[in-house]
Amino acid sequence: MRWNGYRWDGVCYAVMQNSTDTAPIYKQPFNAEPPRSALVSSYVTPVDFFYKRNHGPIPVVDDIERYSVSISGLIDNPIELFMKDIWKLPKYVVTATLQCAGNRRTAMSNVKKVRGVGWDVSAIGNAVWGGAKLADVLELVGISKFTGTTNSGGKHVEFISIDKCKEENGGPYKASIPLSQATNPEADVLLAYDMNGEPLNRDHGYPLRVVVPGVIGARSVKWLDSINIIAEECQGFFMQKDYKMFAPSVNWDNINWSTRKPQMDFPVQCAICSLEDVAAVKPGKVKVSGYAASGGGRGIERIDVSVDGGKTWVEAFRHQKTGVPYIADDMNSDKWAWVLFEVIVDVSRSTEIVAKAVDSAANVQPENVLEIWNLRGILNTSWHRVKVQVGHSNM
Ligand SMILES: Nc1nc2c(c(=O)[nH]1)N[C@H]1C(S)=C(S)[C@@H](COP(=O)(O)O)O[C@H]1N2
Ligand SMILES: [Mo]
Repeated sequence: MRWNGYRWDGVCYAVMQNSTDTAPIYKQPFNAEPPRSALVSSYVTPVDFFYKRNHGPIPVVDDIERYSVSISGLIDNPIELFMKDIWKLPKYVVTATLQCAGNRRTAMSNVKKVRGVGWDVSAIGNAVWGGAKLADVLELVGISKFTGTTNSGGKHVEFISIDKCKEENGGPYKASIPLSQATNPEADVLLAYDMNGEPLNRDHGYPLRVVVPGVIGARSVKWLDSINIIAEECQGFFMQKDYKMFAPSVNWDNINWSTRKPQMDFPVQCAICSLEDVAAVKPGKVKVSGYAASGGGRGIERIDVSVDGGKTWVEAFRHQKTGVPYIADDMNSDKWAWVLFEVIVDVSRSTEIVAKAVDSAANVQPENVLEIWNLRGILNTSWHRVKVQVGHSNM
């Protein structure tokens, strides 16, 4: 599946798993998500089951000795950092969920067509990232912790990648975050070289990627090439002409991209993963399990499940560590990570099972897709619904 150092393979995980080196080549860039049921079989998502989202061919970095990241822009002393310099910095291990802003896009598109990769509910994963804190890295160029503006007017930190994509007219993928977030050690922004205790693999940004916890996946730039301290936010395509949330009335004829800010934090989200839509079940007890996550480090306060399409609700059991009840915003909870939930419900006839989460700021998910519909199909956080068909025989 690797040609000229680039992967040009299929969109679905099943295709990937079963293919051999001579398998037919499907689509490029490579995008993949695991089946729902596999997604919630563990709290930490195995690398193989972690969704993959790329906008261009996956680059190969094979000379790790020569690989470096330059830091320049509105600072006094630009530098060049090699992996050995980054490995020397204190290593932090952060469990953080990454979610593509387009997660659950297909369901939005089913209501009214949108543009973008058609994701089911699995463009999300939870990994244990190991790396240096960006706040420590920036100190090497003389920017101290908790800095909002540098002396020369730098206010944003731009990450520029190695991979090239057509949206940037053949230029590199890039994004930025505010300097105040980058220099805040508590924001846990990492330059990560490990994923789940192993060196990052190529799909996920080997040898070094940014991980911005609590923020849509698009800002966690993979295959980092350089860091630029800039006055305005990054002017790249994915910051300015994509990944923005518009009102339902905005269409491709009347859109004015400059009226909205680039999306950063993701809103409260949950999805049922134990049941496909439509699932055939026997009458009686049905286990409903899935994930919930919110952005900005907000915890998950509650997950409600309904078997009558939302008329009545039961609360699901939440956990991060198996069997240990989860407490939102507790010292012992992983603040950047998703929460898994589980509840046994009674189903006697064919119905719609619904789940919705509430985060620690009491934000709730909207009931329907239509009121949050947007032309790019991002942030579909509407109540997650699965239809179940109750069969009484031949099951
Ligand atoms: N260099 C680079 N970084 C990137 C992307 C990309 O195409 N190129 N895609 C972004 C998007 S939209 C998402 S959702 C995440 C996906 O990360 P993953 O493939 O490790 O799951 O990477 C982000 N970082
Ligand atoms: Mo994404």
